[in-house]
Amino acid sequence: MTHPLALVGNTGSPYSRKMRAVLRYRRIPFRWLAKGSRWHLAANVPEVKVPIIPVIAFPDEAGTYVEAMTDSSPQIMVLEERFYGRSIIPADPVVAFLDHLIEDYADEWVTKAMYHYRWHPPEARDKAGKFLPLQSNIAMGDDEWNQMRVWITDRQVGRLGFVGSTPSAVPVIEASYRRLLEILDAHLRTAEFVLGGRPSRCDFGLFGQLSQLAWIDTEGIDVAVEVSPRTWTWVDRADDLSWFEPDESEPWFIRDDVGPTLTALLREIGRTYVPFMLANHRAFETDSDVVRYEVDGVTCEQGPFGYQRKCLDWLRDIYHGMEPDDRASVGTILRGTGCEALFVD
Ligand SMILES: N[C@@H](CCC(=O)N[C@@H](CS)C(=O)NCC(=O)O)C(=O)O
Repeated sequence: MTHPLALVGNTGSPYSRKMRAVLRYRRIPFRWLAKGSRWHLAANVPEVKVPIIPVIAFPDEAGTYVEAMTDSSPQIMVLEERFYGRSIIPADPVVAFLDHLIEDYADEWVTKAMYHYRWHPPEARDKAGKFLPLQSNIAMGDDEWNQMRVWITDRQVGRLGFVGSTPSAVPVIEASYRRLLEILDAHLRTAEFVLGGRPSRCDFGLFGQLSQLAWIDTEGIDVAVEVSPRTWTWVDRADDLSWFEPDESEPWFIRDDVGPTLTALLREIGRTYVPFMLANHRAFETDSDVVRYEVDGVTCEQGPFGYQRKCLDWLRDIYHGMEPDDRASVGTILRGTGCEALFVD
């Protein structure tokens, strides 16, 4: 008998929702363990180095969790190695590269909008502060609940500047969320998923952020329903794609089949994520404690983010490690989108 993996998370965490959707689509047996709940505490999941969620823990033959890891993108890759079938990595390496890039945009840029709509508007803070603590214990007493509400809210609001929702960046972040919805609205008229007829990493990355933005946080939901009811519906569907049978007649796009709506998404990535990721990387190289980047003529500032520096290094390593023909094809697709700037040394 094979024992299920453990997925430790919180439904208010975009990356937890991302990984839950991946495991469901891939039909990999798992146990959802709300972080801090009695089920989590009883499961003896090994400690991880950085205390973030989601955590995926792998059992031995007796069902004891012997190995645990964080970070959704590496988790996806490990799951690909260990579980066969219903892969979420496109077969064409060029398309797989685009997939990785779009996933990273979702994880590292769209998350600014997620964090912003959750913790910036005072009504939103109040709402999130109320429901987030209860996932660890639905029967929590009022005293403890009130204490945790204040603790979580203060902590997360205090991190707004770190994640990027600084006063200068607010209009940029809000406008980019609207544009993403417009782009997805046009794209979903042509394809079921971002890269064609079946889901891949980037769908789950976008889903994770939108599972919060378009489904939990009031202002984010209102914008989504106004701009793209279609995207709102897609998010609902992406949460559980275990029913979906990828059909041979509806594969992923191939490198010669990147249409205008996907190009529009790449241009959007070039407009926002690219200047931010480059500036963040530069801040580490120059030992600066401010990341200053420009989008649409607006200068935004925030603190440097170490993990995001690694994300760009990973993308660059993959790009430079590609077969020359494949790299040339990526170059052709990215030309004029702004994304090519990531790979100019
Ligand atoms: N890069 C990680 C990010 C995970 C992450 O940032 N998780 C957040 C919740 S969504 C977290 O656990 N934060 C812990 C904290 O803020 O202390 C991934 O892809 O999974």
